[in-house]
Amino acid sequence: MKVAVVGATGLVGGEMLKVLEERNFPVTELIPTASEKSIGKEIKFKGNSYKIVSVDDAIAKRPDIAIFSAGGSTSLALAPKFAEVGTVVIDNSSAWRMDPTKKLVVPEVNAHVLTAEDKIIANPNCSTIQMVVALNPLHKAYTIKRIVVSTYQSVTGTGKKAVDQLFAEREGNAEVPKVYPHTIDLNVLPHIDVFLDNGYTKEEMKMVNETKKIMGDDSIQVTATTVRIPVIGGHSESINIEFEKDYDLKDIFELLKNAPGVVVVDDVANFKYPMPKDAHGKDEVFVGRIRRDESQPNTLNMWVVADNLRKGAATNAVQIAEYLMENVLKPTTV
Ligand code: 11C
Repeated sequence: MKVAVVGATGLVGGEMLKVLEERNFPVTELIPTASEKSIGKEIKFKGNSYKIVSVDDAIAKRPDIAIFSAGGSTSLALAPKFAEVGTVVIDNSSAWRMDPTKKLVVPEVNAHVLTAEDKIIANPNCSTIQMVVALNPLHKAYTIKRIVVSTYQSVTGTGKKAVDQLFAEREGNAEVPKVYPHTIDLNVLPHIDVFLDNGYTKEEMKMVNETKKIMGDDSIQVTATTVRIPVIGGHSESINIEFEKDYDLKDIFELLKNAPGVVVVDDVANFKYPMPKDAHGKDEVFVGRIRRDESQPNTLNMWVVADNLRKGAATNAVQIAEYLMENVLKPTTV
């Protein structure tokens, strides 16, 4: 497959290259592209150096797949140009996610919706991806009525400048450009992305709307509080789930242990529970602190952690590409 990586020099773009390499995705030609200021710079892939090419040159090569991590406005402008030459775009921005003509995909949950007609496919927001991977098997068994989620999100979700701000503050360097309106080190900001008219942030509403679309069920009620914390390994989520009917706690453990992409880490006697430090660099979604909510019937609490740059972005995008290659783009043989 000829694969273009659009936004190859960013934090997520770098992770995309790593994941393509690690999963041995059959790349016959890699076409890395990025903004004009990066053209000519070199990136490494499978031990070789590749020069960043212009977007026009990338389109002229008619890649089979283009994995975008270049921001919403770039995606709105460029994804259709790639699609026009027959490339399937997997886009990591929020630009196309709620477009009713585009699929929003987490392979463990809804890869089956993909068809050969899909030329621009949306990769969901990181905090939504890890939540639905853990919730989907439980929804199938007990039907989720309502989700109350609070997140504890890594600065890597904001990008490299945010990581630089955190470490500069830690080293006492006050000169660093601030990407957050407050100090992030030794602090907690109940604020991710812009505030909307309803008092929620855009990140919170992504969790509400994307969850319904991926799980294909508008009746699931979701309310979210998204919070930035000074960590780099991944996003953590405290999730309270009310089901339509009562459940068996042992069955919940079994469902999660057998769920694709999920690892249960729940041994509180030995202080074992998911933490971003342990999820860092991993592809799975880690679930722990699984317990009955004793304050009301049919309700469960759990704690979900994943590396937001991996399963929350790059790994999910590459899994979509793998699914397309194996089930949609490959001619069927009899
Ligand atoms: C964060 N979730 O942690 C955001 C980053 O819509 O893909 C990803 C934003 C998105 O800040």
